[in-house]
Amino acid sequence: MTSNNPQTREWQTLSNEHHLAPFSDFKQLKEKGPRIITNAEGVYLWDSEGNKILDGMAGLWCVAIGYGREELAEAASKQMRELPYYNLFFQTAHPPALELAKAIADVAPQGMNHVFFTGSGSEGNDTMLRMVRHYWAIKGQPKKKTIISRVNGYHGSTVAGASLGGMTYMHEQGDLPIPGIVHIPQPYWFGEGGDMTPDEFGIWAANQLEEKILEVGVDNVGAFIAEPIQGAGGVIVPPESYWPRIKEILAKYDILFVADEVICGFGRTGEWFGSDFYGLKPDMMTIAKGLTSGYIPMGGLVVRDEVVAVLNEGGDFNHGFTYSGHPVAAAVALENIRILRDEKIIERVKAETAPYLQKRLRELNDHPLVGEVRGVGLLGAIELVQDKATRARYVGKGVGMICRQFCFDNGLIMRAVGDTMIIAPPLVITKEEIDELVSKARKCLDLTLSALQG
Ligand code: PXG
Repeated sequence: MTSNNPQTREWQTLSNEHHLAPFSDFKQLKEKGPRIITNAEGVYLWDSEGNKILDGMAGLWCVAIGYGREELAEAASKQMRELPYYNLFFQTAHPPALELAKAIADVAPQGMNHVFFTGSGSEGNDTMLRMVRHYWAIKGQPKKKTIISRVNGYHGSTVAGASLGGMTYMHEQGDLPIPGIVHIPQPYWFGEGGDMTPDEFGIWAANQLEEKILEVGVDNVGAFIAEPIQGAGGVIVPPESYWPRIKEILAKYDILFVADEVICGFGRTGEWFGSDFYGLKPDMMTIAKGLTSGYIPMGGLVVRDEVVAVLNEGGDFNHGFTYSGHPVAAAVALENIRILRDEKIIERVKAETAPYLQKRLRELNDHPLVGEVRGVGLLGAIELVQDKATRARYVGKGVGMICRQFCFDNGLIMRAVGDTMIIAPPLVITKEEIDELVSKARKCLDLTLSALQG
């Protein structure tokens, strides 16, 4: 353990002795000790050593309206006093869940007017899988079970979520994916496009969907699920040709389309949903994260009216969670959506801060380590390479992790996915804070380059 501060050491001891951390090497974490985050305000975090850190990841892609908004604390406390819990089972309901369903329908793409609530994005995708299969069974096509997903997509960490996701390192643990889930290549031109132009590669990657539908047989395919922009996979913005070609394929075959909006939803792209940004027409959308700005756990599945019309004929849907539509979470989500709407936060992202961030980030293209800068809205990725022209990586150096550590040490949270650095700051980040983010990022790229040369 690294800290000399007794309070930090005490918390690190608790971590060692009692806590199993998500997505972590337990043994390694014990040796190093976690950084303890104690408080936050706006786009900044503070750790137990008193360091101020610019949160370039909005927590885990979720703190849309920034930290420290009293209104959300108030909404939670008021709801806890009034009705801290009741469920939505057995023909009961409560006002916050119903009002939230309406508020989501108001901002969702046209014709998506119903919401099934869950406690997380993973549960949203589990719900999706069961609802898709139920839907086709009601329609008399029970064989339409297979869900097509993408390699390096991320859809959660439950058994269904991790199976839908295309992370091989997750599949390796626990015999995943479960049957009935198949994967097609991702539209990651920088990493996998070879000699093709981005648009040629986008068409090729989209055509993989059609090939997979034909291989599995359209009578066996229930749905295609995809993130409008892959987040956890490394902020993979598809080539411009990709979504239009996918839309053509979806129009040709009778399968459902599920947009996983857990990261893109609630303003990340400068539109309410990534589906709005790309003009997609999903049958279902998974939501979480920005729904409550992460102040409290909540997720859900937004469902198109035509799909609901079929479900209405199917009797009981035997699925639900104790905390589906939890009243306190719903009250917080309602207040979060009110703030996003009334303060025109998403409009400001689109008109002002997203163009500014994208312009400033692209200035990093002149850095010797940078092979590509890409991004949309308040999502950004910086590819670290050894050779700009050939896009060749440094082999076996762990450049991304080196850079991430420099960022941490210099007051910036920027994540590494392999050798891709990624950012997704809170939607309320100002231009001045963007300047700080970009200059810290440049400094850390310089430090990384020196470390590689030294
Ligand atoms: N879909 C997408 C697109 C996500 O990004 C989930 C579903 C699952 O949501 P829950 O609420 O069950 O976590 C996510 C979550 C990372 C990272 O390393 C990303 C997520 C979760 C954990 C780590 O970037 N995204």
